[in-house]
Order: sequence, then structure tokens, then C-alpha cells
Amino acid sequence: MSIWEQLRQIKEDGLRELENFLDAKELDSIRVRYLGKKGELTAILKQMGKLSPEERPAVGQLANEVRQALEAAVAASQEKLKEKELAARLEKESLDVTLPGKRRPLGGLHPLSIVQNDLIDIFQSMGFDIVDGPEVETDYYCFEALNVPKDHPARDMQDTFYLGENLLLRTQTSAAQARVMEQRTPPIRIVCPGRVYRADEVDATHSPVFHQMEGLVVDKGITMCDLKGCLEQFAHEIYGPETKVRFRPSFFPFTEPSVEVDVSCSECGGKGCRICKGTGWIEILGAGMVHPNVLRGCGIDPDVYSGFAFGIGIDRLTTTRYRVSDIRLLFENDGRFLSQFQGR
Ligand code: 2U9
Repeated sequence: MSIWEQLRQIKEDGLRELENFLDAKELDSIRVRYLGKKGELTAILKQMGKLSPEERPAVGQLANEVRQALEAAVAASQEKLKEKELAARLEKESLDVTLPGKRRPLGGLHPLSIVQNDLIDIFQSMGFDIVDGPEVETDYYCFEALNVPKDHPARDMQDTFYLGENLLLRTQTSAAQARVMEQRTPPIRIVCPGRVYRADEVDATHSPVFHQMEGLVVDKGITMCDLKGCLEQFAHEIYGPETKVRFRPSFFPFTEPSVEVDVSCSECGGKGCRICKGTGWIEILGAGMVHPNVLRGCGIDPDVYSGFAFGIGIDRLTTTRYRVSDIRLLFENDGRFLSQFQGR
């Protein structure tokens, strides 16, 4: 076969093959076979030296034409391939916009947070500041500053989680309030919501971690009357204005005198039922006049100032409000339980 014929043959074969390739890999192997450094066209061009000087320019021109034709065909095929790939991708990714949407479940607040927010709203509207404090406390702020004596059972290893000799997980948020009393001068009107810890046996009504909101008011001339008025207003806001409130004498080391506060049972209206264990009353909080030792220890003169304090168990308020039979449900984070609360 003459060199002319060989060139024409290469062009014909190449163009035919470039019409019928399968995929990008095959297209590239065709390109290399015809146009690559070791390809068929290059092999022919290497024979140009053997041609007569008269023949060389014409053969060179033909070789160039063949190269250009093959290169153009390769480029066109590459373009066609890209279009095919794009069409396939679009086909695969096509969306059926008529399908119904997937509903994404909306998260809600934990019941404890709902109740805690309600308490915060009530006390904030009465002019209280919200304060925060560390959950890891010193023995001093948790017990000593609050007039809890060295031999008090709360200080026992059985009742308190100790992290070191003087370091513990706070058993009450009053620890944070003792810190505030040291730093501020009266008038002080604060509530401190938060997590507290006690080494209790776990059962339906006891958890080693629970939540409190303790409050403190210190000023000149604060009396038991202020305590009664404030806590009655709180009880009416949370249980309704028809609710009766009673104060029973009690004892806490950090308050003197101390009281426990009951509200009339909202289930039976005070007649007595299963919820109030037949008494007609439900205990909601403890309170009292701040003990002079506590004021003095925090740098406040008890001859000039007086104050009242109270403590509310948020977990118990939550379980009674929502009729939750077991406190452990509040800590297990089971979605089936939590999804029943629509908190803001
Ligand atoms: C300071 C001084 C005294 C806060 C008070 C209670 C009574 C009380 C309980 C409620 C349910 C604990 O979580 S509970 O078991 N608390 O009965 N707490 S007086 O007294 C204070 C607070 C701050 C500086």
C-alpha cells in the first residue's frame, strides 16, 4: 500500500471507529491509537524521510489534513459524550415534584424547662433577678455559709456527692445565693434555678440529680408578711387565684422561723383524693426568714437587714402538673415521652 493509501485508510478507519465508541475510556484509547506519539499517524510520518523531495510536501499536506480531521472528530465525540453523561445524570436526578413532602418533626422544650420558664416568668414579673452558680461547689458555700452544722446529716457521705475534701456537687442552689449576698449590698431580690445533686436511692420519687429554684429577698424591714404575700401570689399565679394557701411551721438550718407551704389540691378542690393522699393539701415549697447567722456570715448586718428565702422543687411541680407517675421519666429522654409536651 502506498503512503497515500495508508493515510486515507487511517482517516477512514479512524473516523469510523470514532463513530462507534462505547464510553470515555474507549474514546481515549482510539485517540491514542491514531493520534498519540506512538500512534498510526506518527508511524507514517516517520516514513516521510524515505520519500522523494518532490513528493514530500503533498504527502505532508495530506497527513496534516488527516490529523485535523481525526482531531476534529475526537473533539466532536468528546462533546457528544459530555452531553450524553449530562443527560444520564439529569435523568437519574430527576425529582417528582408531585410527591407529598416529608414532615420534619419539630423539637419542643423538655417539661422541666417549661415549668422552670414559667417560674422564671412569675418571679421576674415580681422584680426578681435570675442568678446562676456553679454546680461544683465548696463545702463552705453549700453548708458552712448556710448555717448547716458540721454534724448535720446532709453533710454525710451518704447524702452528698463529694469530689474532694472541700469540693462537692451542690445539694441546693442556695449556695449560689450565699455568693451573691457576699458580693451585693441589699436590697437583694434573686431566684436561682438549677440542677442539684443528692446521693439518694433512685425510685419513682427520688433521683440523684434534680432541679430547684430557690429565692432570696434581703432588705431593711423585711418580715414574715412579705414572705406570705410573695409566696401566696406565686401560688395563685401557678395554680389559679381560687387556690387556698397554708403555712405550716417547719425547720431548716438556714431559716428561722421556717415554714412549709401547702396549696389546696386542684384535683379535688380540697375534699381529699388519691393525688393529695386524702389530705386536701399538696406541699409545694419550703421557706423561712433568713437565719441571722447566714446574713452575718455573708457580711450583712442582721441588726440592720432581714430577709426571707424559699425553695421550690421543680421536678415535683412538673410531675404533679403533668401527672407523671415516675420522676425517672424526666431523665431518660425517651422521645415517646418527651413528644407529648408542647413547650414554648
Ligand atoms: C440563702 C439562705 C436560705 C432556701 C430555702 C427551702 C427552704 C426548701 C427545698 C425545696 C424542695 C429543697 O428541692 S427541695 O427538696 N427547699 O425547703 N429552701 S428555705 O433558703 C435559703 C436560700 C438562700 C442565702
